[in-house]
Amino acid sequence: MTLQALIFDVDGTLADTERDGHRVAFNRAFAEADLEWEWSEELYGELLAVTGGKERILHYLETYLPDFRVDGDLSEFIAGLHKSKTRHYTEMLGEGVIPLRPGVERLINEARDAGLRLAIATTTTPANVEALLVSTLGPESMEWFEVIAAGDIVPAKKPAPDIYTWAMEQMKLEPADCIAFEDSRNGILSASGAGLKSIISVNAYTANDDFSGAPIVVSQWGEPDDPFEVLAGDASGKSYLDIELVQQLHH
Ligand code: XBP
Ligand code: MG
Repeated sequence: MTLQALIFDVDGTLADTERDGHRVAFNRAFAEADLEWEWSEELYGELLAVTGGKERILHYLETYLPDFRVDGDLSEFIAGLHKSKTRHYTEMLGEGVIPLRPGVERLINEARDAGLRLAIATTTTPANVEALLVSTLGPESMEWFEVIAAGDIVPAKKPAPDIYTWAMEQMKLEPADCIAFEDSRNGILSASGAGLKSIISVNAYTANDDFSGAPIVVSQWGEPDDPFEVLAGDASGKSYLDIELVQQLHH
């Protein structure tokens, strides 16, 4: 079977967005709403167990503030907070606060040159994906991804397989035609639930996650002058991820 498409996660995979991006934006939204909540780097690591910003706020309330009450509907309150969080987050990205991870731009360009199809499958809000792509790769990069599967487009977020399944349905591709790029346990569970192999690059929050089943786990995708560390699997002697290695790992 020939590899036809690459499907990318966004947060943690294309860019290290969680600690200095999403977390900060949540805290700004809380402050703006006069809430004295502050998600520290450590607490945020625990909260990442739940994907989706609205779902994460609800999980925080249920776990850490069980007595918290609002006048009116709780899910509307959370949706309002989350809207403000998205505004803060996209503003930060527009200021260029978060770069792509090493090797990401090169690999995407290699894939396009090789005629591979590209898609995104993420839990984050569509506006956040656009803000990241536009601020790092330029507005034209939105056209490079034929499907951007994001946010509430499927009700069950990662680790459920639905977002990957939805992306492949849109592209009329089978799991054997594609490979996923992920950074977290919830991500690999989602991809493997949809029948996909995942290439894993870890980050500080996910370095100790269980990635069993992944053909390779690396510290980053790497560049010719900035090699990756291979944490599991076989890189065939390579020091960074290129399309040839992706095709080998897909077999
Ligand atoms: C990403 C997420 C998202 C972001 C926040 O997970 O869990 O919730 O942290 O995004 P993955 P929103 O990389 O596995 O897709 O606040 O827009 O939901
Ligand atoms: Mg991720």
